Amino acid sequence: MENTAQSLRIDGARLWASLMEMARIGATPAGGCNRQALTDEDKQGRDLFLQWCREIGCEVRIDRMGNIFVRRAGSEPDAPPVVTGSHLDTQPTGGKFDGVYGVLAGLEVLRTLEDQGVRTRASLELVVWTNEEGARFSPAMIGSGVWAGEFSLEYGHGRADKSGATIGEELRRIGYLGEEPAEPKPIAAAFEVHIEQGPILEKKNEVIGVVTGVQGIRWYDVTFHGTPCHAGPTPMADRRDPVQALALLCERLYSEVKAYSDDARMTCGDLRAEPGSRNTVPEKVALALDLRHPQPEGLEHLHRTLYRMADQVEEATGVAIDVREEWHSPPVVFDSQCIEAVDDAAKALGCSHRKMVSGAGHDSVYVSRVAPVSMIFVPCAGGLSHNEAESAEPDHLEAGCNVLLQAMLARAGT
Ligand code: HGY
Ligand code: MN
Ligand code: MN
Ligand code: MN
Repeated sequence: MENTAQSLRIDGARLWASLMEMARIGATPAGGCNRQALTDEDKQGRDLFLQWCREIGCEVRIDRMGNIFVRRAGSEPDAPPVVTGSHLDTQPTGGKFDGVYGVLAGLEVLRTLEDQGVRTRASLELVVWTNEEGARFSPAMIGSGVWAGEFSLEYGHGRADKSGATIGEELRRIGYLGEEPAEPKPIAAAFEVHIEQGPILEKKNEVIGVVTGVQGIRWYDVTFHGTPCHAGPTPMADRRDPVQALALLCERLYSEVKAYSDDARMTCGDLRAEPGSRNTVPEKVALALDLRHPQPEGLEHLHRTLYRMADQVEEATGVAIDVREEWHSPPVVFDSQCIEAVDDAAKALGCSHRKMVSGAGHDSVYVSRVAPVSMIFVPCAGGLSHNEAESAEPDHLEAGCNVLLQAMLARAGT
């Protein structure tokens, strides 16, 4: 027999309406969202979110990295809280759901408890983490990374975008440089709900992903140094062309990544040639490289292969190649009890579900450094994300939010 708490359900229409209202901030003509970290659009999104939180009487704290903590006090205020959260910042051509869904699903949980007059024993906290995407400021997940102690506050504030603007300056400019130290307090358990951003749940026709961990990520800045010369008179044999070296390295590395394992991932999302003139062989080409693998040894193999192949291509082309590692987020395994809480909630709600590892990075990676964590996935159309066409079904979003509600209640108690 279900008890009161287990019979609670969120308001799916209200969740959808909040998602669509937030999606209007930074809306792009193609139907996506461009709300990059600490831009005016991010500020507008944060302001709207805080207005909603204050409407239900929650307490708000902002830390030195601009991470927002929204607290709904429990009947045992000194007990470590149960936490949920995600991010409001998007990719430049992002969608309506990546990150935002986790934040607004957490809000919907708080709204539902407020409506029903349910007081949890442990307090609940909903967090918005700064710069999860790593699109404007590298590396990704830096708000949760500083908070968890992976990076210093000074490093976090000093990270600059391509225009030279730093996180510290931008936090101050948009009014989100909080007073609270960016460091963890005891947490009983944490859950994050997110769209899968891959094709598995949709292909398997299942609604809930019970996330057991996150694959490893390594970011590199690879610079190819050529000799600038005239596109016309200079014979091909006399050139040291960085684009030719980049093409050779990418061809070899893509082949190795595909041959090594189906789980291996390689992405070249940002390429820049200098001086950037069509009729001058570039002096320099900069490549921002993203390598991933679910196993530590697999990630290490890709890491070593990159350096070995860069040496070989340098030898073959005479183009000097510098490889600098920008970020290393090792594979993470989540907490078994939190995983079980998600699995039990999905079962109790009658949702088809499967255990899976996340291909995308999430703030839960750093939260898991200081607290027991698991995540909840729901399908997205075609597995597409980091794309303006990103979309998800209202009933899947509702199911994921109900699983979040039940997993949090199971750990917070009522
Ligand atoms: O890169 C990632 O996986 C995430 O979107 N930050
Ligand atoms: Mn995300
Ligand atoms: Mn993302
Ligand atoms: Mn199960």
